[in-house]
Amino acid sequence: MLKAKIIKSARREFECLILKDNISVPAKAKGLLLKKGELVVGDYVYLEKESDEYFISELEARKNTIYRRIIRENKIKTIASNVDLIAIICTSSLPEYKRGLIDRYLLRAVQWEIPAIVIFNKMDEANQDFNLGFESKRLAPLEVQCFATSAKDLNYKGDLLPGNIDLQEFLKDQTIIFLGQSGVGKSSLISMLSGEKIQLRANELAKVGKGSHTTTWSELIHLDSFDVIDSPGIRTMSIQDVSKDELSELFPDLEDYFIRCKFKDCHHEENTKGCAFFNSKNTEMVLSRLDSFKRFKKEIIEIPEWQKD
Ligand SMILES: Nc1nc2c(ncn2[C@@H]2O[C@H](COP(=O)(O)OP(=O)(O)O)[C@@H](O)[C@H]2O)c(=O)[nH]1
Ligand SMILES: [Mg+2]
Ligand SMILES: [Zn+2]
Repeated sequence: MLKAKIIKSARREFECLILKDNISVPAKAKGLLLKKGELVVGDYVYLEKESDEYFISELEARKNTIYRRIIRENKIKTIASNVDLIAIICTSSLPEYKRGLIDRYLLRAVQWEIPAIVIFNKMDEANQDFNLGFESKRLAPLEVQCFATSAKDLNYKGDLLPGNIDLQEFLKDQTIIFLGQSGVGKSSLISMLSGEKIQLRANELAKVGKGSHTTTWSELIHLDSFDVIDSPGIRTMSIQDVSKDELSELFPDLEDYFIRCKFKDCHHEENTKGCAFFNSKNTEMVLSRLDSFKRFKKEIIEIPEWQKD
């Protein structure tokens, strides 16, 4: 049997990269795997060849999965698997820096239990007021390593951030999801870091069947230096599948504060009695994370249960 990695999926047809030859072939799922319909991009599988066709006969245990909950159907939709790293890209120039957006992506990284990094790109044209040190230090409790880059100015060596790790070296051989607003330089950075030109597909949604049922594609782009997984299902910013109670678990860096608040239903406002966030010598960094937490909580509460999908 041939070991392969699924690099594209469309219902029952899969594109598989045969690892030992580094070539990709179409394959169909077989038996139970076909019935369950659970194979996703990133899966390691075993192929059998019958006459001229390849069949997927076995699925290797997954290291992790990228998923979303479909509340209405009480189901989990798996989008991809075996992801090593989530790379969040942002800029301080254009598009405008949005701290809340980074925290929104980090929430998913925590939920999926996948390490994350943040890349501050376009540092060649960085906003004068941008405090790189502050922005990276606020993520240190989450063990999120930060990088400063320019995909345009090849001579830019990066501001010294803790660790001063070489990004190219860091990404080597990993399977990575790049997240960030359109225009932050995802395509440019991937090209620069891998030495190969790739274009992530922008907002393509394939409409299938009747009504509002949309199928989302996923694909893995295999490069010499690393692999990139792309899918609109991953990029979705909505957090409506997260429950109010689960939210605090997705902010592990705030846990110590939550448990020290005097009242269990603390609103964490400056004048709230016994609130741990405003009681101790608190840093602006913790409060900036609390700010995201409170905004997300509000967003979750404001979506009526029946509207969640
Ligand atoms: N000045 C500067 N421009 C950049 C940098 N990275 C990307 N760009 C430009 O920003 C625009 C958007 O880049 P692109 O890679 O398409 O972003 P994507 O939408 O995230 O894939 C393009 O015009 C790039 O040339 C950078 O580091 N510095
Ligand atoms: Mg792009
Ligand atoms: Zn509190």
